Amino acid sequence: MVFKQLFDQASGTFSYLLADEDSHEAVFIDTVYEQHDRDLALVRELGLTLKACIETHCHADHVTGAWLMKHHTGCDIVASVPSAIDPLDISVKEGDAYDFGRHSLHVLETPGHTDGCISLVLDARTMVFTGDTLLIRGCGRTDFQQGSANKLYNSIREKLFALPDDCIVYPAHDYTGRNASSIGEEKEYNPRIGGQANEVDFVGYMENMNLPHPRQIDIAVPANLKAGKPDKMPEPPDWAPVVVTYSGMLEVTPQWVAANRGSVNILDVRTSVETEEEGTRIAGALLIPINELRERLNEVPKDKPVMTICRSGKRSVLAATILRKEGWEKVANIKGGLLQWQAEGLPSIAS
Ligand SMILES: N[C@@H](CCC(=O)N[C@@H](CS)C(=O)NCC(=O)O)C(=O)O
Ligand SMILES: [Fe+2]
Repeated sequence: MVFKQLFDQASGTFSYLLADEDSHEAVFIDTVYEQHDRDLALVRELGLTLKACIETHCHADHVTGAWLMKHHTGCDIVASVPSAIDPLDISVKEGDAYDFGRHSLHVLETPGHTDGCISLVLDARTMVFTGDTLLIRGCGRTDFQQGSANKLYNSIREKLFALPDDCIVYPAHDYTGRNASSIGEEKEYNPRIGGQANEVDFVGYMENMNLPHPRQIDIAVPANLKAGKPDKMPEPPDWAPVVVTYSGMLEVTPQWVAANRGSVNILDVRTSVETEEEGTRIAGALLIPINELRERLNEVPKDKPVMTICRSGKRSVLAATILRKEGWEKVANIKGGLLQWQAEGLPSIAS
C-alpha cells in the first residue's frame, strides 16, 4: 500500500494519502487548504486516481482542502452526517467501510471532540486514523463545537482502546514533532485517559484546561462546514500554465514555451562546454551557466516571464529557485529540459 503522512506546519495538521498499489485508487484523509498544490502534485506524480477526500470532522483550526481537491480531481467528499459538512457526496456512519482497491477504511463513530468525529480503521486493524479524537499523549479538546468530555471518554475507551495494542495511531495533529503512536502505548501512557484514569479523572482534566481558542476558528468552522469551498476561487497565474510539482517548483511544458516563444525569455544554464558539445540551443535563449548565475543576475531581463532550461531540467530548477529568491516573480522551469524539448521535435538551432 502507498502510505504518505504529510504535515502542515502552520496548523500542526497531518494529512494522509493512502493508495492501493495495483489499482492506484487513493484516498486522502484531512487535507489542508493551503497545502492543496502540494497534495495534488503528489497525487499526480504518483499516478493515483483519487477516489475521496475523507474528513474526520469539521476542523476548527484550519480550512480543509477537500472542496478544492474535488474541484480538480472529481473525487468524492466523505464525512459523517453529524459533521454537518455540506456538500457531502458520501455520508458514512458506524460500521461502514470505504474501499480503495484491495483496501478498506472502516468507520468508527467517535464523538466527543465534536459530534461528527469519526475514526478510520485500516483493513485488518493495523492502523487507525483518529482525527482529533485521540492525539499522541493527548486528545482533542472538548470545550466547543458540541464537545463533550464524557462522550470523548467513551469513544476512546470503548472504541479506540478496543483495537489491538499494536494498531498504529495516526492523529490529525501534533504540535511537538511526534508523528505516530499505538493503541497499546496510549492505553498505558496517555496522560489524560491512559493507565488507571477513570471517567471522573478524564472529565476533570478536560474541563479545566482553559485553552485559548484556535487562532483560525472564526474562519475555519464556517469554511469547513462548506467542505472548504472558497468564496472566490484562487486565481492561477496568468503568465503561463504552470504546474506546481511536489518538490514545490513551478513547471511549464516545452510545447507551451515553444508556442509562446515571443512572450517569454529563456534562460539556458548549461555550461559552455556542454552547449558546444551538444551542438544545439533554443534560438534567442540567454546562456548563463548555473555556476555563474548568482554573479550575472543583472543580465537576466525582467520584462517577460523567465523559463529556465538545461540538459535534463534539473539544474534549471535550481536556477529558477535562485531567480525567485532574488526577486523574479514570474519564473518557471521547462519540464524535462532540452532532452524533452528535442524529443518532442521542437525547434532548436546549432550553437
Ligand atoms: N494553538 C492552536 C490550537 C489548536 C486547537 O485547539 N486544536 C484543537 C483541534 S481543532 C485541539 O483539540 N487541540 C488539542 C490540544 O491543543 O491539545 C491554534 O491556535 O490553532
Ligand atoms: Fe478539531
